[in-house]
Amino acid sequence: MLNKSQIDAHNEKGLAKHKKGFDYVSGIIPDAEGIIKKLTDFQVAIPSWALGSGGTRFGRFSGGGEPSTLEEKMEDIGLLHQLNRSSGAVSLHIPWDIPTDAKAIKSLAADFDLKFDAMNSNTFQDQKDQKLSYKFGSMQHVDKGVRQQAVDHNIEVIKYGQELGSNSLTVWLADGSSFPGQLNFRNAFNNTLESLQSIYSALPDDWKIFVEYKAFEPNFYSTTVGDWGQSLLYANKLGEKAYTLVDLGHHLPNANIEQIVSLLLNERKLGGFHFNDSKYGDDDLTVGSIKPYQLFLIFKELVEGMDARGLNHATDLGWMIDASHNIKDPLEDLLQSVEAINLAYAQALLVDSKALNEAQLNNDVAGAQEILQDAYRTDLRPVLAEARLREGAALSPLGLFREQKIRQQLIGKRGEKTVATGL
Ligand code: PSV
Ligand code: MN
Ligand code: MN
Repeated sequence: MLNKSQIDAHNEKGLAKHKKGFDYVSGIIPDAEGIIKKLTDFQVAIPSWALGSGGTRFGRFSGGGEPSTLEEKMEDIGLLHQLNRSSGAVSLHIPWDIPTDAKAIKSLAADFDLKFDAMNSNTFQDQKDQKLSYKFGSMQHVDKGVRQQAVDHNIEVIKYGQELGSNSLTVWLADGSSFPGQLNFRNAFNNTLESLQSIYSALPDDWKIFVEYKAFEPNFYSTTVGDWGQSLLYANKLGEKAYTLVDLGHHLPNANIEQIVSLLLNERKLGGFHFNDSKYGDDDLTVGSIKPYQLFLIFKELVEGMDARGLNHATDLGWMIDASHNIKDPLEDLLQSVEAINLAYAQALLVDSKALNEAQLNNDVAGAQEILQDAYRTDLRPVLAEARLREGAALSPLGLFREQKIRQQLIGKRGEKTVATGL
């Protein structure tokens, strides 16, 4: 949909202004080149279910030109990656995105320079030809038959992932209860553990399993993997290939997510991340649109904790966006989310960790705050743009998306009334 000369022409137009900004900021920070290198390596996976307009339980407004097949979803992600060179991975949800011809999907991914990130299973909905219902849970269910069905589904998802070259499975369960007395908590926990153990024993040696937690919704009284403590219990009991996955929207209000991240890294049990933003619950809003300072603080802990553990920022954790909503163009939304993630990451890289450590040792509270806010308030957007420019991406991905009227082109190709599979 985009060719190199269109990207070059766009960049040419913005070059003089960009150069001024980049020259200025690279002159006042210690290591712009180091940040550019890290940004170039850092890729954020796009979930296949975020490419269509998400609905709420009150309705759904289709945006038009949405992808209706897995191939079209890959095309959309390929386009994002062309625009920013930071979205080089895709995360699939089964059965929404069954790769019927895995070879063809793999070669399409290679054409777009995309990798397959974590595979996601789905035992929170009943599918058309499904034998037993998940109405009262899946892995926690009182009926062993339902539990086995959920286990079998996850093993099938691993098989699809192996065909595509993925090496991780994310399990998010809607299991829980909506009313006091509905569930025996201990039995629900133990049934879930047993089910996860069966999946774990089918996990290939070089795979990881991520146990995602969520405080509430769709159940409103208890959730069986409700917080990071419960997830960590499962991950510890399962073994070294099992990790906790943090989704930013899955906490009770005001939770200190940066502290959670820090401690999980300390335990070597942080496996992956779902980025989004929220004001009230699991709102799945654009990353960085509501609480950008919190996002920066989280990244500061990620960088510090990963460095302390000798982990590679780009490859040792699964980074994914998990946002989808009602009123924005989903591709524009994803471009904004990736930009916000990269910005918070770059700001965290800028933190003077040596000075911060000294301030902490001296109980210099005001000094510590200055160090953090100095990094946060430095405008690093030209550094991000420079990283894109060098990789052949657009100085302004969203600007180019609009200049080329890409949504209108997609509507022309796919139609006005389209519905992408997913939520
Ligand atoms: C649940 O709210 C969640 O965050 C899980 O990651 C799911 O897999 C995803 O959203 C899509 O439903
Ligand atoms: Mn999630
Ligand atoms: Mn969620």
